[in-house]
Amino acid sequence: MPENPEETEKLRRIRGGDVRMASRLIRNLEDRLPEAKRAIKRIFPHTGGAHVVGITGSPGAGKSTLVDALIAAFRKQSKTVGVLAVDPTSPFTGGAILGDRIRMQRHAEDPGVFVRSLATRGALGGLAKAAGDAVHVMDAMGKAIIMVETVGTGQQEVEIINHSHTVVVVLVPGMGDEIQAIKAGIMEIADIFVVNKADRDGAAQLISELTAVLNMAPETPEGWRPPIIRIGNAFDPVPFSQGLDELAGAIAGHYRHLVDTGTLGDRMRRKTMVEIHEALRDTILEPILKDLTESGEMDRVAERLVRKETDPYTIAEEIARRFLK
Ligand SMILES: Nc1nc2c(ncn2[C@@H]2O[C@H](COP(=O)(O)OP(=O)(O)OP(=O)(O)O)[C@@H](O)[C@H]2O)c(=O)[nH]1
Ligand SMILES: [Mg+2]
Repeated sequence: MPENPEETEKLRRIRGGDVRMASRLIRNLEDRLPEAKRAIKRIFPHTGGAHVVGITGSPGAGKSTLVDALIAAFRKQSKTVGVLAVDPTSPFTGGAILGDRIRMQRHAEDPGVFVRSLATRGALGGLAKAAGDAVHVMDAMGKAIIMVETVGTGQQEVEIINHSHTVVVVLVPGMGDEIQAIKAGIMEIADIFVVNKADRDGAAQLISELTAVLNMAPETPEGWRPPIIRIGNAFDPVPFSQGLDELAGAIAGHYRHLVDTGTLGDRMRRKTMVEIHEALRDTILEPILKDLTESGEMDRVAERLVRKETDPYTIAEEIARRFLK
């Protein structure tokens, strides 16, 4: 790749933690500009130092409240923090994320904290990739811990969360959350469970149900048993901060476990596999779909399928033969 002095300077500034430069790049990632992809290619060798923590759970489970409090806990330990709030449901930056911005504003003056949000703009399916790349940007900035918050409801969210080393699943009593989590395949990827708003009725029942499910689950290759952490009412400072310290400790403990058992490499590989899939989709599938759509062939194909003149497999094979010579 030819050296471009301007891009070299941008990269240098991002690695120095330049907030404006990093924010611009993340915006370009959302807009899927070609220059953003070029920048990620150059940033990639400078990543891998951060501990990436995914935080997922139902809408309104209290994820942002936890993330905000965790920022403070990690800053007390002098760790630098990046936060990425991903909202796959809203095509525009929605109210919840706007609220997060305001809430997390108290960290805005702190150069050790960098908070961004990401929303889908148009194209489907690109969000997980954009999120993974935004994490790379924060990683290259030198953030020690990067938290990725996403609403855990579907496949896309699971893909986003797969960009993490440590996955925290936030459940709330009385919301049928454990059923939701089982359905969405989230139980399998959880490293830590939080029973949030644990002052509510049903907390004990949720914990015993969760324990039963965990007892049935086969041991992970890493030999890690996900802890269940109760966190009380966020507006009741003493129990809340106790639960929170326990959570911060469990997050650090999980990372230490990955390092000590030599399984951090496996997690890294899982992360890179996800990235390769996403990059292939971006490089192969998306251009083909774009071509078919713009040339009008997609509509013609759809018509033929409706009339049962052919079938999806035959069509896909024809297209593959044509494009992947
Ligand atoms: N009673 C009670 N309310 C809480 C607690 N934690 C958070 N909340 C409130 O629940 C609402 C949602 O909290 P958030 O932290 O925004 O939840 P979230 O999971 O980030 O929500 P989304 O990002 O919109 O999915 C807010 O009004 C919080 O003030 C808690 O421990 N107890
Ligand atoms: Mg939130």
